[in-house]
Amino acid sequence: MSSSDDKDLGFSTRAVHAGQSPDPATGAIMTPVYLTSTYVQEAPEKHKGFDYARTVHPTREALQKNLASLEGAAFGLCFASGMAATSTVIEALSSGDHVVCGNDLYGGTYRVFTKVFARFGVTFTFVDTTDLHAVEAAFTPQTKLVWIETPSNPLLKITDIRAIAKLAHAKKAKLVVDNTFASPALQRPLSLGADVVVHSTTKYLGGHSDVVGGAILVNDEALHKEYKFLQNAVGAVPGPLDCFLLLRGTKTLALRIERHCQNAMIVAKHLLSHPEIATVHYPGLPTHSGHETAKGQMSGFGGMISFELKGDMERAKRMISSCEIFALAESLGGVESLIGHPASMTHGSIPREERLKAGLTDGLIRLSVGIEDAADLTADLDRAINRSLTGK
Ligand code: P1T
Repeated sequence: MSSSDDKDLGFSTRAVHAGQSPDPATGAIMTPVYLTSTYVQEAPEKHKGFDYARTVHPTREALQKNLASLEGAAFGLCFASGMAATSTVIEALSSGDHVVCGNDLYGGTYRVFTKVFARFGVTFTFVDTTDLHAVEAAFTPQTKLVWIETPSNPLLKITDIRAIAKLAHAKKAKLVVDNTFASPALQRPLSLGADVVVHSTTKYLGGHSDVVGGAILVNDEALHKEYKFLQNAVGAVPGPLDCFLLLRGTKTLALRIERHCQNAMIVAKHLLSHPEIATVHYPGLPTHSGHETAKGQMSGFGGMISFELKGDMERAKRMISSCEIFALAESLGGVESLIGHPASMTHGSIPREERLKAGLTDGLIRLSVGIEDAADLTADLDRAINRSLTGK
């Protein structure tokens, strides 16, 4: 199915079919994994549209069309990781350019901005993007991009995409949304005014914790050309088997996300009512400061939760290590539930002072709620909370 003829189809139908058609040689219903680095040409520059696998690859093409369709984008480009996709967007800037960023971003994003691209003369200002005045005040005449995560990692802050897009455009800057936490099943930033969507496809899009990947989705042809040039010139492309695994993953995205959302709501409410819990961050809770904004731009609240236990950080660490179903691991978005300690794991590369300023405390615990039975998940958390009290 080509991406041009699927506009009237529903999300789940596009998730299964977009970008894919039976293999013309055999009728194979699954897109072949073309394990090839090059393609035989009839004569110099006379070929079937494929010349070298870094530049163009049929399994990758199918995935790019599939992801573009899901995000409602005209163009999709896939990369070897979420960080490679993120880096590509910044590689399109020049020395002297400035980026206004959220102050609650994945630690690796903060790291590549401050430790790699800052060395090339790109400057970054980190602000609370839920505060429009703070965002406006951070602009300089050199600002080219605004970079947000919503929901953010790990505090699940919600930024108003429409409002920030308006502000960015008034200042002649572009808005980039890292849509990893929501996935296109719940939120499509391009339709809300964003210019660029970035994904770690490692997470909900892949969905099974068996592949690392990234993607950039845009509507603007000039931006697409620029990022496609960088995809080939820099070369951080995904392998064919990774693309196949992602194509398989997106087929069940809509179903999986439904269950992630249901389970996360049950777990979040359970934690909120638990006497040993101090705070719960989940945009689906009416107590969350971004709840109304989330309702206006998301069709569900996702599978990510963070919270703080009462007591000290040692207790938090004991609790995290005491779960039996929630696995202690980095990453998120897979079918299995994960638990993590952002301060020492996913966000360890952010200086403590910066983390604390943004509200990321030493005791914060993050959950990626999987698709298991919700009752087993709440029982596992209760058991671990009790063990953290007794130390047994
Ligand atoms: O791991 P990679 O595929 O390179 O993606 C990086 C990335 C980008 N954006 C967001 C919002 C992310 O959460 C990540 C990766 N995050 C984790 C590994 C994590 O556990 O938070």
